[in-house]
Amino acid sequence: MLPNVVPLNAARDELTGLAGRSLFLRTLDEAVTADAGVSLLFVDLDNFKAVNDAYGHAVGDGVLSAAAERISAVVRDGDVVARLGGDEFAVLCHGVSDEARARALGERVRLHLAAPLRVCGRELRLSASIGCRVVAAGGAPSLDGLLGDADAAMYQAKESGRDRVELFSRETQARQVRRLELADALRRALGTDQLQLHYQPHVDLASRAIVGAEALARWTHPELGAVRPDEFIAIAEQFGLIIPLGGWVLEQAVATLARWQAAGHQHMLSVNVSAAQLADAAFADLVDDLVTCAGVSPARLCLELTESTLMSSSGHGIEALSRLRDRGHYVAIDDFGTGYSSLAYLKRLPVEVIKIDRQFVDGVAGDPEDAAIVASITSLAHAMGLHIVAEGVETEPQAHELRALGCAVAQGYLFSPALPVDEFDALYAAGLPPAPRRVPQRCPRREIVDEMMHQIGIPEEAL
Ligand code: G
Ligand code: G
Ligand code: MN
Repeated sequence: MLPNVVPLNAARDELTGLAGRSLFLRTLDEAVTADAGVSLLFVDLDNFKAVNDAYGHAVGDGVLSAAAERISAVVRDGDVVARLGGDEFAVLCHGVSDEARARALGERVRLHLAAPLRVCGRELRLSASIGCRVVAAGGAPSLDGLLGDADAAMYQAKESGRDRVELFSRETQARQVRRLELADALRRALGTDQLQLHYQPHVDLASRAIVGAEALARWTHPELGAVRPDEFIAIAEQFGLIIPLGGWVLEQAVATLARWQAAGHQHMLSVNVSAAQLADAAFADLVDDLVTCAGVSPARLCLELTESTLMSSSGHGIEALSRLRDRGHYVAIDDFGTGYSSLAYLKRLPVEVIKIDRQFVDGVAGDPEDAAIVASITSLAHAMGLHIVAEGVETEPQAHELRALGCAVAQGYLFSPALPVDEFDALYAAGLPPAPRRVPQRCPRREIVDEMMHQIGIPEEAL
């Protein structure tokens, strides 16, 4: 099954028998020097870590071997398939030097990988994100960076939702350049006042009291102005800056909490924690040290992790969380409903707060389906003794409907965006206006929601 052009003394990957990185680069060099036109695919399996964690390394190895065989089966004799490391593969295809054929090749690899797979008696489904760099005949660019280009296209495929093929293009390149420049600028921004922590209130829907806040990082670049947080957080994660950035966020957050505590304020503070932070062996100790040094009561600090972070984290990460929970911190699952966590899984996690994702809150006052989802998450949370916070509340009807469905606390522009700390303190002191007396028209009608709940199989008493 394996391509057979590789010299015998070559450095091969032990598990799959494929070429390793250095051999691959040498072959790529020869091909580019010969100037005949080639395509380079960068293949990265989706969610491989989750497979490894859930089923163990034997299954993980089996998946990698099977992926190697499947990729090899697609290409012709003379082409080279390599394992670059982990779940990353590369393919060099001779004679494929136009974009349409390169895309077709990428699609063939993608479809081959997607067929059901049996490993160690388990039925699995794989998908991959594939980046493609076409080198036209006579184009002879420098070898330097070709693999990086394919990698950038692969990254684009991941960003656009995985399980797809992206070709390297001018836009991919522009985005990659911006990412590199932003990463560089962010590295230099750490420790300067370009970075600020803002605070968005958590509001009790009945009393409209501020009962907590979420700390959200903000970055103002000296020339570009405000950079969107989802953009720079993703860059920090990609370029290994999230540990120092996340550490700074924690430091600031704990210092603010200490001040609030000294002023007699009662509310808690939630801090977002990225997967890489949770995986960092020093994370739990860092939180402990900061909180202890500042004399902050642990129950005032809540650690927010997205559903996908929790789903992909290793046993070690979950242990660190359990330890923090046992110390008295709260743990929240962020963006709930967007991942694939099963109820059984939720039960095993050291979590006591569920944040309902904005996408369900959006339609809660108009779309019976969203309302039914919110109602079922809420009744599930009540049954499991978990707290609920609704995210992204923008209108009074949403606030009203959420309350009617059993959700006590919410966050969103209806109450306030994230604010600099002094503005947050002023809002806390002044208080928010009470809920309007006139009940906004309730839609969807209760009967429709009840009907949906009935269909989902949740008893009305649970509501
Ligand atoms: O703040 P919004 O303001 O646009 O933030 C966008 C995204 O960035 C959100 O998903 C939010 O969780 C994330 N984010 C904001 N600040 C932090 C932070 O300090 N750490 C991490 N990991 N994510 C953050
Ligand atoms: O960590 P998380 O993804 O939950 O971060 C909250 C995000 O939601 C931040 O980006 C914040 O700026 C954003 N946000 C807060 N309130 C609202 C709102 O009412 N509507 C919308 N669209 N976004 C909000
Ligand atoms: Mn959050």
